Amino acid sequence: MSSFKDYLNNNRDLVNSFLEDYLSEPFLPPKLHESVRYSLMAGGKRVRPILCMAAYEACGGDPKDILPQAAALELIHTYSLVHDDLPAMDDDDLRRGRPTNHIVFGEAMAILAGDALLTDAFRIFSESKTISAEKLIAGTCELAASAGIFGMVAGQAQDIISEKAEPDRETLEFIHLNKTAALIKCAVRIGALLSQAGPDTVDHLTEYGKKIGLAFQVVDDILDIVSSTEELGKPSGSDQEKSKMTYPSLYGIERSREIAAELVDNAKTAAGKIEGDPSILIDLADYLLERTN
Ligand code: GRG
Repeated sequence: MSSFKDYLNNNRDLVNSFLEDYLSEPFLPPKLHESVRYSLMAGGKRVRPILCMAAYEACGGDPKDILPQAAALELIHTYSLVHDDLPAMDDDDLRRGRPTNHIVFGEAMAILAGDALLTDAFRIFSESKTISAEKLIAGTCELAASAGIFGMVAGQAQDIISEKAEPDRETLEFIHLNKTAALIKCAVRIGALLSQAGPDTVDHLTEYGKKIGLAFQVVDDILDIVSSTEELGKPSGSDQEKSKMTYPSLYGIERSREIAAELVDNAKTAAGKIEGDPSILIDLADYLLERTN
């Protein structure tokens, strides 16, 4: 297990140092730069880039070759958190244990920092000395669809529309599959698509990504109830306060725990079918189930 911890730390360090280099390139005005840095370097777990690199490695690639593409996922994830915290959305004032971006820099700068992160993700994604143009185009389409109209934005829209509504299975699954699972699945798929993996392995990894993505949000729903604000680094109990549609609101906590465990089991079965070495993907699935923040 300690080697898995090392694996996580090493890959997190790789992502963090790539992002440090990225931020060392100055851009103007300084307040926008500060606002982008504030949220990008706030201590995120780097789950999406690590999953992307792990999928690429499982399919025989060297994860360092796709660091810019993996980091682009973190830029998009960070934009989503900055915008999600805005008063017009979830209206939160604490994230990763610190005041949210709009509390520190003002709403206009937070919106622009999010816009900058989303847009620049596509610039850094498209630059590579090691990956073919054809593969980069496939990855770009995947990223745009999953972050936007066929993924995260659609899920966020349904999440807002569904506040205070009576929870139902279909809507709940739509929200979670799109708001959260789409970008996680995309991270895994991009790792596969940029590698030499064949179509069957891409399909198995798609299934793996979808299941761990859904499990990730179910666990998030549970943690919102059972963990403290200090542990989470964001206000606990906020889903209930905002009458959000969540797995515990429909199934209760115990059944939600079982569902998360079943999803992770299914994910591990799918990973076991790839042509390549699934061991890190299996450990990552367990880590996402057992995480505490
Ligand atoms: C289009 C204006 C506009 C806004 C979009 C799409 C969107 C806003 C928000 C996305 C929805 C969202 C924030 C989903 C939650 C996903 C989630 C569980 C985030 C927490 O991820 P972790 O635990 O966070 O990986 P860290 O802090 O570790 O990076």
